[in-house]
Amino acid sequence: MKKQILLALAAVFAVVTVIGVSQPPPAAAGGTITLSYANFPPAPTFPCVQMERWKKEVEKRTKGKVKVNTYPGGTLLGAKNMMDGVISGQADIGNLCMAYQPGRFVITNATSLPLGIPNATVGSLVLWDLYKKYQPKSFAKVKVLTVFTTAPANIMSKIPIRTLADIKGVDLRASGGAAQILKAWGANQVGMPMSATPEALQKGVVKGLFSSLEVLKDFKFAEICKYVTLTDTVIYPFAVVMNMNSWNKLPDDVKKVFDDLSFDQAAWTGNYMDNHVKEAVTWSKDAQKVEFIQLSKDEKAKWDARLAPITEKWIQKAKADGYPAEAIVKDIKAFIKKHESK
Ligand code: DTR
Repeated sequence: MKKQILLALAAVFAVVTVIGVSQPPPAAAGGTITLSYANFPPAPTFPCVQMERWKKEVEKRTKGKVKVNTYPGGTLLGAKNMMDGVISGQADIGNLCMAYQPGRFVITNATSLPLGIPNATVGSLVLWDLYKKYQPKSFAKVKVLTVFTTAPANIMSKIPIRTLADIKGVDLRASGGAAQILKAWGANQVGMPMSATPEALQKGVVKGLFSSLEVLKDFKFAEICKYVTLTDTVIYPFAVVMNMNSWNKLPDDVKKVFDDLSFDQAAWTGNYMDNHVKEAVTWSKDAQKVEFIQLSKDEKAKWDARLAPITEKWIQKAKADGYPAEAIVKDIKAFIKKHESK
C-alpha cells in the first residue's frame, strides 16, 4: 500500500515537472513572445527606420517566436522619459538619445566631444566598443540591445551663416554635447529634443538647428532652412535598451538572437544614416535650392580654435566626478582610428 502511494506521488511529481518544464516563458502567450518597443520621433525618421529593421530581423531570426509591436512618435514613451519608462516596464524596449540627458550618460556621451568622428558608421562602432569596454553603471538597470550615432552635425538655418560674426547671438537649437559647441561659436543655444524642433522653427522660437543633415528631408526642414553651414562637428549618441525583467524572462535561444544582432544593428544603422544623409543633401540642393556654405580655410581654423578647450574642460570635470576621463578620450580616439581604417 505504502509502495503504491509512493508510486502515485512519483507519477504526479513527474507530470507536474514535465508540464512545468514545457510551459512557455512568462512573456509568451500562445507560443509567441510579444514585446513593445517605444520610440520618440515620427515613423519616417532614422531612429524609427532602424527600429523597424530590428523588428523585422528579430521576427525573421526567431522564426516568428517573437513579435515586436512598435510605437513611434512618442505614442508610448517620449524623448525624456524613455530610460525611466523602460526601467519601470511601461515599454519592454525603448530607443533613447543619450544627448538629451547629458549628466546621466557621462561615459557614452563623451563620444559627442569634438574628437573627429567622421561619419555615423564609424561613430556607431566606436560607441559600441566604448559601451562594451566600460559597461557604464548608467545602464545597470537595463539590457542594452544596441547603440548607434548620427552622422556629424551641421548648422541648418533660415539666415546665411558664413562667419563667426554671423552666428553671434543667433537662436539655434541643439542638445547635449552639441549644445556647448554652439555656445563656443557664440550662438544663443536653445535646448530641446528633435521631436519639439519642427514647431520651434515654425513659430520662430529658433532660427535654425544643429544636427545631422538627414533631417533636412525627414522633417522637411529644407523647406524652412535655406542655408546649411558645413561644420561636420559632432555626433549624437543613441541606445536601445530593454527592461531587465522582460530580458530575464526570454528563453536562451531568443537572448542569443538579440545578442547576435547588437553589433550588426549598430553597423546597419550607421550605414543607413550615412547613405540617407547623402540623399537628403541631394534633395535639398536640387528640389529645395538650399545653399551649402563651405567655410574658408581661415574661417574654419577660427571655428576649430573655439572648440579646442572643450575636451580638456570635460576631462577635468569628469575626473573630478570620479570617471577615468583621460582613458575614455584616449579610447575613443583609438576606436575612431581602428574603424576608420576598415
Ligand atoms: N541630432 C540629434 C539626434 C537626431 C538626429 N536626427 C534625428 C531624427 C529624429 C530624432 C532625433 C534625431 C538631435 O538633433 O536631436
